[in-house]
Amino acid sequence: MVSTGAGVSSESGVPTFRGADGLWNKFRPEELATFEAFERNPRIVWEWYQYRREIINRIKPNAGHYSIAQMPGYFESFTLVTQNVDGLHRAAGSDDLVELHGNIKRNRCIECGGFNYDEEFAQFPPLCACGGRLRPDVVWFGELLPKGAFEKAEMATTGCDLFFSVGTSGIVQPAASLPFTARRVGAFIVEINIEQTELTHIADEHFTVKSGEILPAILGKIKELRGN
Ligand code: BJW
Ligand code: ZN
Repeated sequence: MVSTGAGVSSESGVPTFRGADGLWNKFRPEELATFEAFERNPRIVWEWYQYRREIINRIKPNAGHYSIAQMPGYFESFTLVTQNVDGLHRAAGSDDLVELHGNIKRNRCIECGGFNYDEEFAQFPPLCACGGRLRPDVVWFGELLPKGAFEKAEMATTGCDLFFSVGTSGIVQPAASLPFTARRVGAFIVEINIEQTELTHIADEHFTVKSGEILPAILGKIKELRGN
């Protein structure tokens, strides 16, 4: 099982949230990543998401995403869970994944719950055909995760014997609880992060290396062990 966070996309050029170059150093989360912020100032929230969509539209998956996309072929059962909203795992070929925090390129109507993928808007907030306000289909602080998503992630975790945590600070719940659940069921925990995190002390292996560098090497080793 592989669980990823913003760090796996940083080598593609997606800014992470925390840390020296993190988005939260320039913007206050409570002003942008809550429903209250959207109610208070939908234009600012939308501008921030449009700015990040522009970045995401220009970039490509990196060697880390591509290596993870090849992994299912080498395991009896494999689950990919991501906190990322950037769609890069899917672009790299991981079509079966659990997106815990939604998808930044999808819009959702707060009235009828309908979705679309429009990118150009005549006004902010943009409106749905039903007249309701559209919002980015991501999970803000204090909101529930998409129906069934965490349950699926937790179920896979309780059944796994190898758990990779890649490029996440491990601060945001409930995603942060997954490696601890894996530990409880006796799985071997591998952490890949250029820094130490809350998880490091319980990990069986910690690679202080960029994910785009180490994941191809890990995939190579898996292939070697599997004999192809
Ligand atoms: C590399 C690398 C390289 C760099 N290679 N590594 C107190 C008050 C209010 C709420 C709470 C509270 N206490 C707990 C909560 C709950 C809250 C929470 O956890 N808050 C904590 C911050 C304290 N959680 C929630 O609210 C969640 N919902 C929930 O719990 O519902 C139940 C509930 C309902 C009502 C009330 C209370 C509970 C929802 C969480 C939603 C998170 N949303 C965001 C924004 C998504 C939309 C958007 O993109 O704008 O999701 S926040 C942001 O953080 C984003 C990320 O997915 C998430 C995690 O970040 P991640 O991926 O770990 O990134 P970073 O930047 O933190 O770390 C990157 C790491 O990579 C670093 O460690 C680097 O070292 C490393 N790295 N380059 C390897 N190349
Ligand atoms: Zn609608």
